[in-house]
Amino acid sequence: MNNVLDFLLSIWVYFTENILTQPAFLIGFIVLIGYLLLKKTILESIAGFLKATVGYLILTVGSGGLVDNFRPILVGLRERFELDAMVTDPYFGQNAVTVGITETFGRAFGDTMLLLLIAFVFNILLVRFKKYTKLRAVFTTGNVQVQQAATAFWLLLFCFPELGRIEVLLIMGLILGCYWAVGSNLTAGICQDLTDGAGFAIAHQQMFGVYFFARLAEKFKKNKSNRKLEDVELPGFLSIFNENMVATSILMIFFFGIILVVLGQEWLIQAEFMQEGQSFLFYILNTSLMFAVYLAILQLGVRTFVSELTESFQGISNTILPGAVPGIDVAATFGFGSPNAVTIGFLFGALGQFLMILILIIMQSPTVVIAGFIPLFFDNAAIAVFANNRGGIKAAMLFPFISGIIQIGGSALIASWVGLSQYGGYLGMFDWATVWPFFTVLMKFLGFAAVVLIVVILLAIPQLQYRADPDGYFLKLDDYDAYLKQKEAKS
Ligand code: ASC
Repeated sequence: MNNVLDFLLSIWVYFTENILTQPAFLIGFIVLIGYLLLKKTILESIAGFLKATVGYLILTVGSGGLVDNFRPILVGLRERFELDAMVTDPYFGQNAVTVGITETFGRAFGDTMLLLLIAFVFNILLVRFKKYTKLRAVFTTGNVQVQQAATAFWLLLFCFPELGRIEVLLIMGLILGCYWAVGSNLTAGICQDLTDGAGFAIAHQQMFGVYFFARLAEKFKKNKSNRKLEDVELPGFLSIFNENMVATSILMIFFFGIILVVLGQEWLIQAEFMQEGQSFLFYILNTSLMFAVYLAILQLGVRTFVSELTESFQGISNTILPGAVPGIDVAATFGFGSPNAVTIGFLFGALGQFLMILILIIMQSPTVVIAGFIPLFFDNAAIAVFANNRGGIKAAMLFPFISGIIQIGGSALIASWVGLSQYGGYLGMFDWATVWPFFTVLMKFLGFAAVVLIVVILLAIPQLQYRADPDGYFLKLDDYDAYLKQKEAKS
């Protein structure tokens, strides 16, 4: 009996380690299964698998390149000025949990793989019963789920230090599973609008934030003078900004140029970013232009896998999971709408974050924060893409700025309160600076009743979404063109 269990367990572990936490392969296999269900030939299905996996891996090269290139520069500020600061970054956050959890709670969290499995099955069931749950999206971004599981584990132990292993798994499976399913579902409709019906949702760490700002942006639409970024033709010498790659390059030369000058050539050499005798000017140029390079790679990756995913997922949404869409990495949205929105979002997010950091320092906050690249870029770029799409330029500038303030303020508060800041990092993404601190407050003060309350609140959200538009809610994902016609007929 034990041998059989061990064998089954090893299959699960193999599956989670190699597929569930590796979105490129998960997406690839989803495409493979989708095409087989559509009765395509084996050859066509394998071709689809390869194209989707390669496309996703290209996206990873782009987003990973951005992170690897620019994270050290921002984190460098901490070392250069010898700050005892916490970095907002999902990987630093995960590391802080791993390092601090034994010292703080006398625990270790080894159940991540099991948790992901519970969550995945739970998510599929919630979508399978969408008639009742109104949930339509399957979360496929396992790499961020691992980071979230670590932080959620800490928050849970902070509220309920006595919790045993099984209880932890159950409560986390429940709350995280609902957060993933509900958050991803929340973005399904606005993603359809952005992509003209590409048929995916966001499965990442700012789903509530993106939805919130996207809806808020609609308030800007009424003003006719407020155009979208892609509709603006700048006159005179400014016209060079009309070309996305040029605009990104110029803005980044300024942005990273300033930061690199602040860090100073001497420090950069000492920290082995630069070599002795290398031209500082060309180092700055090269570093800054790499931003445009990786962004272009990322967008190529999106174009490569999204079309495969869209087509093949029909096979799944016609059969095993009627009406479902895949929830994928937020970076996939950067391939749609205005490419300049990505850059604008990053810069205004940075403005907001730096302002809030300054305020923390002036107020002599016990926790000083260093802006991590991942929340700065991926959250705020996405917020700008959606804000621009639904509300135009002003929304695309204002909301990332506000988001930046909230990301730093919220992260500093929660990480100090729960004791994570002293271990050097906090997840820092928008939902983890807002939604999760809210959950933590509820659990800390209401106890286990809060667990029920949180689940009820989360599950009520898709119901409200459905009620707002019962005729269009499912149609919008099933057949976007038909949805648009229906909307037109109504108005
Ligand atoms: C994250 C995280 C990453 C990036 C990536 C963006 O939150 O952990 O590696 O964002 O998913 O494409």
